Amino acid sequence: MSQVIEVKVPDIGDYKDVPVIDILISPGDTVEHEQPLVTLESDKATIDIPSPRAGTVKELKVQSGSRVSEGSLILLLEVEEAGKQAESQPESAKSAAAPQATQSTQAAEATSEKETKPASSPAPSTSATSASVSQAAAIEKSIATTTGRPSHASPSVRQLARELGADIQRIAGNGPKGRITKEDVQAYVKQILSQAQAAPGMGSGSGSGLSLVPWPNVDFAKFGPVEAKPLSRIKKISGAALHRNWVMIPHVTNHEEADITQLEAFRVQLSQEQKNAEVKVTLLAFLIKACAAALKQFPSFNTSLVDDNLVYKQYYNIGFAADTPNGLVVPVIKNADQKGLLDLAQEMAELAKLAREGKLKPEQMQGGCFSISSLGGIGGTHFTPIINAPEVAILGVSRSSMRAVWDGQQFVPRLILPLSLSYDHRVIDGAEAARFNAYLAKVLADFRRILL
Ligand code: CAO
Repeated sequence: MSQVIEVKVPDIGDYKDVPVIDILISPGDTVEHEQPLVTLESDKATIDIPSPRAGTVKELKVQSGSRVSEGSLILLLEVEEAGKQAESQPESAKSAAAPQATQSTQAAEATSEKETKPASSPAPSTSATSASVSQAAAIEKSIATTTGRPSHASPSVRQLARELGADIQRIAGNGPKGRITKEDVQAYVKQILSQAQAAPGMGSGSGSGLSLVPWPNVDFAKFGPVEAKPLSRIKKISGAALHRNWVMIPHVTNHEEADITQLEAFRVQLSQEQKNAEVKVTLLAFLIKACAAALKQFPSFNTSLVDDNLVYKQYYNIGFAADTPNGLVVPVIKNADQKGLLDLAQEMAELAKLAREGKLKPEQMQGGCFSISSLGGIGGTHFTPIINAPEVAILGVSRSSMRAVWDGQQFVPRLILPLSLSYDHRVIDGAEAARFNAYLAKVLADFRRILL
């Protein structure tokens, strides 16, 4: 017995009114379970919507250019079996297709790569060339650049790219209107394979690739009771982004200490003056202001590396890491250089509240130039924060403590704040980083310097 089911757009995060850029099937086509049906194009990447079941396409309900959101009807599909499977399969389609670009800034940036992968990419073919193909895939993974444009390609070309394990998003199209042709895919794979040959040690332990022993596979239950809990959605997304940033950016961390004795006295005074106001004047507000000033003094910290170019930004948007019950998110304060301390404190408090409630909008986590990760409210002396790509530096702030400091004649009690500045060593030299941190320490020691 066959039945006709409705295929709808699954959970695609907070994206709404996303245009359909490619229809990969036609009425009458037989499709496999999880075969891509249509391609959507969000502002970050393209998303293939997979078929929830195997069947025959009866009727298309969208066309190229239609705008869709979660739940929009895509097509009617004739399937063989009625019953429970029809209910359960769309769940797998949901999770397979969800781009999950809603929460952290790092995550939002990170998803662009994942989202472009078809939800049901078949494994690369296991022909005689499989070793070379996996080498090529390893090289391909190690290349961060994409074409930066939505990829327009016919279903057969997409199919070919999938079979060869090539990410269509990275292939430049030379066909009419920039469409990607079969020849473009072949040329791309050839180029990747020749790079694999030029790097003969890939995976063989000669130093040009990672040659790792397998991850330890331990049956923890053998040693006592255990319980497995799935990672939160934010953790999954931010974890992947952190991993990419840690592996791909040569990080160095410069540690500095700022004497914030006067600043803290000023902060306490301001807080007392503001005590009827709802907003607390926090140290982080001063840090945001100081970092915006430091970015102006040291423009190479306000850049992003794009291919061989350094893109200098002429705006000063500062992100701050916020710890939430579901994981780490990075709301962004826009144009921090133009805002007063009280406004910064208020905006920070509002964004932190939204973050904890899981209500931040994607645009509130985008456009950051530089990030601050403050663990000062919790503890610690120094740490090495991971850069929030495509930014090139991040400031880690630890807990201030009262120390006995020699002033040339005697030991005096001073409140000392540890600063840990991680920077991308491809963009920033060690001396520049030390100068940036020293400047920050000076401004924090005497906030009047911000006026200079
Ligand atoms: N040294 C000493 N005390 C500090 C301090 C510092 N560097 N920074 C903050 N404090 C104090 C505050 O003054 C406040 O004290 P009172 O309650 O007595 O007034 C207390 O610590 C709590 O501050 P807070 O952390 O709530 O506020 P904040 O403005 O400093 O930070 C926010 C806000 C959103 C950044 C913070 O809540 C948070 O989420 N921090 C964690 C960030 C994080 O996880 N980073 C790691 C990222 S990498 O995994």
